[in-house]
Amino acid sequence: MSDHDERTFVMVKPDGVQRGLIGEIVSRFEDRGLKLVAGKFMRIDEELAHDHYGEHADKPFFEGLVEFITSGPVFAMVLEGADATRQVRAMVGETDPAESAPGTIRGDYGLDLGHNVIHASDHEDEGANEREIDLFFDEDEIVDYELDAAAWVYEDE
Ligand code: D4T
Repeated sequence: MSDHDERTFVMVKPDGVQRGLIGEIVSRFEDRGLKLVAGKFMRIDEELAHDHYGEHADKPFFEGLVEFITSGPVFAMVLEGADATRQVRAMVGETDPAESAPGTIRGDYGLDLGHNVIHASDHEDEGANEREIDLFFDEDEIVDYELDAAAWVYEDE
């Protein structure tokens, strides 16, 4: 893979879906020059919720978090691009929307920590992006294609 092919996992959470924000959010990533290589509209079951949020199993907010993430459909996706995991996290904002700068997704669309609109793989957690992609997508659901715009996004594409 070239330097432009780092993959990251992103998910519009049930609150973002219900508020009609899937299009807005996907647009932001497209506008940035990131390449959408997989997308799935789905409902997360208890087992997947536990696998995805396992690191928080002993936290007081865990039960509410699982209840929320399984409460309605989500839109899961895989994005590809240079430094994608870190760049996407910067676009997403802080975990708490109230602490997120305007211009970030959580800073523009959220007010409450428990309903923070979007999930994105943590760039400080080594391998989180690949782990989460594996959890949500089979390899054959990730689409291999050339994005013509990449020649304009990157100087050396
Ligand atoms: P996710 O994983 O949902 O993208 O969020 P972050 O990566 O930004 O933050 P996280 O893993 O620390 O938290 C996961 C999820 O739990 C909710 N949460 C978190 C909560 O309801 N109460 C809390 O006190 C914390 C810390 C919000 C995000």
